[in-house]
Amino acid sequence: MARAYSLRAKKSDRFSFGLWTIMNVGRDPFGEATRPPIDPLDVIVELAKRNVYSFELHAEDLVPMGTGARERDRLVREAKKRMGDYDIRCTNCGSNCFSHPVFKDGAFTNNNPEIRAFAVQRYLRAIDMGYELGCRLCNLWWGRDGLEVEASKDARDAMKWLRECCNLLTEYALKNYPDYELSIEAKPNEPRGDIFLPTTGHALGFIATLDHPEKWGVVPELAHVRMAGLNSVHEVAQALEAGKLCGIHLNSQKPLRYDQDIRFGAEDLKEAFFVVYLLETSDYRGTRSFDCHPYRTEDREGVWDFVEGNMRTYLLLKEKVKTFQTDKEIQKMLKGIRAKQRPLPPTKEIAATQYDAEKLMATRLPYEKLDQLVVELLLGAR
Ligand code: XLS
Ligand code: MG
Repeated sequence: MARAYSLRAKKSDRFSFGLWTIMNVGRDPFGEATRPPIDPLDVIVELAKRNVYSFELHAEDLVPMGTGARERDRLVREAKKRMGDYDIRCTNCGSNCFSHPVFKDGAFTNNNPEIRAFAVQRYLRAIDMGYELGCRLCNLWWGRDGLEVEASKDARDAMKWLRECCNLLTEYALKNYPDYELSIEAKPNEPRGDIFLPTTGHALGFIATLDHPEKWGVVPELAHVRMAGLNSVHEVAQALEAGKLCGIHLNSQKPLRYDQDIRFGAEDLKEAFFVVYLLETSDYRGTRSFDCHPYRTEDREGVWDFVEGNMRTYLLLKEKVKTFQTDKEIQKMLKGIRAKQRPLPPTKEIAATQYDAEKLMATRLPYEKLDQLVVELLLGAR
């Protein structure tokens, strides 16, 4: 049967990949690389050829630590040239303050103020580079900012240091690039036993304490939420509802395990569907960014199967969202369940009302049927 929709990505789908996801060589804590590295400049071109809208990077993905100023400028120039020639944008430039051993006990929350300042400097440079590449977002994932040994840091100090560093970045951005935004990507653990601000909710609470909360948002990553055994749909919904969703890292993950970072939808289709539902039915205009990596068993060719797979699954789920919205049976059921919404009356009235619990509980909630309809829809039976 011919499909009425295409599984080929368009620029207008706003798909994005981290350069690091494609540059991943399959190394894990127990094994060496299984495929050769791909040059970041080639990654930019290959993504663009597949109609990917943008890429994200850590400044160090393009300009490795220790690169001299001239070579840095050449690499950035070359990246810009390829971006122009092949039509692809850069939509987030962060910094890798987690790989180098200097950050072995953290970057922004290192007990050593000189290391904290060094980390801030790297982010300042990442903001400069991002601006040159035309991007307006610096997403912070502070992977090493956490601990294993509780006695080693006072978590209250850690909060203060994180705040101090974030405020310095805001000050710099406001002064030099007033339209630049910053965001926090939370993760519960890995590579640290515990990472500070483990969920998007923690990050939102922390952002409210910054000097300029309006400059800050969040970038939830589905796998990070599932690593904590939590509900990724709700995490994205809270960020959206707060007007703080700057971006999203789409991927997949078996709950409560090591950071698997697998292809979007590979493990958790229903949850993935409801995340796509949120993105496609809200006013979210950001990218649909994939932050995962190909299985370690893949070779170079498989890397591009992985790229296509992520986008195809998103496009399929987007179609399912449309079906969900037009499915008469589902919509009728939702109308019944969600009833007529209205604001609650004033407390005076609430306090004085006689609520009839027996009557109120009599409303039928046909959730078995509703959930089955969603399952059937996802299985292609509707
Ligand atoms: C790691 C993070 C990382 C960030 C970018 O778990 O997802 O890839 O997204 O620094
Ligand atoms: Mg991520």
